[in-house]
Amino acid sequence: MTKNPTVLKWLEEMKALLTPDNVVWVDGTDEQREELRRLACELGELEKLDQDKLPGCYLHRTNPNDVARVEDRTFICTSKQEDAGPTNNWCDPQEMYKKLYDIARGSYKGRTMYIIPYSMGPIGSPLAKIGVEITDSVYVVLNMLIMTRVSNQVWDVLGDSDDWVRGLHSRCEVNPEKRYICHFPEDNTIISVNSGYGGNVLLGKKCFALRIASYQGWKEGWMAEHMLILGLENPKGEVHYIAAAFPSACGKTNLAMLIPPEYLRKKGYKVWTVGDDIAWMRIGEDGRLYAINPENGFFGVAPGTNAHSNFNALESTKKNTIFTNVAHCADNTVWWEGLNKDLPEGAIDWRGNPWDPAKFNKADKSTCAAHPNSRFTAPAENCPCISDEFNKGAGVPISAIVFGGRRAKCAPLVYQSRDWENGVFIGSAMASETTAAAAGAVGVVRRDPMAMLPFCGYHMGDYFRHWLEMGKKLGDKAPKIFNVNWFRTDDEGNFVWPGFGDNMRVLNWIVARCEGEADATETAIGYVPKPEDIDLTDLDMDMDTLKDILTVDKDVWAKEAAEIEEHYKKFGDRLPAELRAQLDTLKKNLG
Ligand code: GTP
Ligand code: SPV
Ligand code: MN
Repeated sequence: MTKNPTVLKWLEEMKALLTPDNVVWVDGTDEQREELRRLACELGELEKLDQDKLPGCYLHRTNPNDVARVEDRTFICTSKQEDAGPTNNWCDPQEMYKKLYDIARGSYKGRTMYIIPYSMGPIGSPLAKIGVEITDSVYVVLNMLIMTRVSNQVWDVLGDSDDWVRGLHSRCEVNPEKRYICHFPEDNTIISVNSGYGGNVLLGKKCFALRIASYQGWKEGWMAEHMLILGLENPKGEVHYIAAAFPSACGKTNLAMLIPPEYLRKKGYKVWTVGDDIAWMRIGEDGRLYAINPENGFFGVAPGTNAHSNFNALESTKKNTIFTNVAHCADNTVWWEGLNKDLPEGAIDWRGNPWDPAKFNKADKSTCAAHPNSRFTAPAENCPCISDEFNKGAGVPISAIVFGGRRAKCAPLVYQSRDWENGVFIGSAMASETTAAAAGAVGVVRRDPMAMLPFCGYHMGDYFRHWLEMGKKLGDKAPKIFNVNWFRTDDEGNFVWPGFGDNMRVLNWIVARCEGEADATETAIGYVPKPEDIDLTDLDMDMDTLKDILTVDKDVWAKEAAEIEEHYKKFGDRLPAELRAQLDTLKKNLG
């Protein structure tokens, strides 16, 4: 497969540590994938779904103690604690290696070690990077075959280079007390033990493409971000690319695959998906910022996905998809809350128990048939609106960067930063209500800078500095920076803005601002649209309601500024002075 001495040496060490019964080199061929699917069914890791309705689709249930990322068990192990910063758990690398090796020692006994060579980004692209994951889980292998580009060609591209990321995954006993997701950015190494759930074990995703890659990007002068990438095509056929960072389960997949309202479709507006979760961005030869999606599939939130909210995502899941922790219907298909209004009779819930629709209570998550963080793993090539640029390694030029989150009050529907530095301030101060994507309380407002709180692989103060430096290099070619909030609620707690496809109305304003074609009102926090510039055609919303969600309430924002002040204290003297000055300006603007 490979003669790369650094790969072979590491694999020998891992074999000696883990003592597998067998070793299988994963090669990305259809034949091997078929064989692995068959084996996964035999082992009980997957159930084969109705192959007429859902060809190539399978169901998986995780251990109920293992359904989301575990931020309190995720570590950044740098030699100096201060380099991991105040927002990461830290442990001394030598101590952590020892602890993890003690946990993993002998854990592949009676099992097979799978060796997965994968490329993040189109194989051979100058923006792509290579990883090797070893795992004892066929489910992980089959997911990696969807989420990354796995092929023997990866070995050819790697050659004898040492520039690859080592990833060790072992399910061990799926013991939550011994669960660790650890990153050693100085050694390009990831170790994950005692989990079998998505973001904890598909090591190319959050572990490599964000935590390790953000560190690499800092050292090498590029950016790895928790961002979707979309192309907005106008009736003239011009495409403007937007990258948007929202925290987990806050709408990236939905925005990336948006279908414009009918009156805009008729005019010729379209959205093309480049990525739904991660963007790697570099300055191109023309001085603009270019982005690729390093992934090859979507690991999307199932609940709430339906033909109306996200038709393209639903279509993407109709073949060669793995469903995790959704409900299993009597007709051997799948169901989740929000798929449709027909609560299935005779279904099995995500825990594997019979599900009684009569006992279902929307307000009580414990009565759900599908876990709130249940997911689909779907190949990007299935997506009806996948961009032509997706498989090209050159990247797409980014016109606008958009931050956003779930804020019941406070942030208006959309506003634009005054400039890059002010945009970095807005990103650094972002907050959102927590979701089921990570273990822990749901609905609590927390600061989540650039949606990277759980994913930044180094000191967040240095990360802010890196953003400022990138802005200096980009100069007047820098993307414009915006903030959106689809989640403002009324007094009864209902979302005021219709969201989903109607978010296109906001994207159009954003692009018009980038093109210098739309007006705005300057407020204490930045530029807010003139209400008449958000097109409400065919929408059941009056101007007053729109004005309401565009308002910047000075009292609410004064409280916000005080909270940002508190949040900034964590970063000590690594907080760039420019951001401190931005906060002072905000306070001054608020009077
Ligand atoms: P991760 O994969 O965890 O990073 O999540 P994500 O950011 O891709 O979020 P996703 O698009 O999967 O949406 C998460 C949840 O938010 C789903 O239940 C959606 O139905 C809901 N959602 C997405 N967009 C909107 C919107 O515009 N308005 C409202 N009200 N809900 C939305
Ligand atoms: C997220 O939580 O942001 C996800 C899902 O995209 S996971 O892969 O579990 O991180
Ligand atoms: Mn995500």
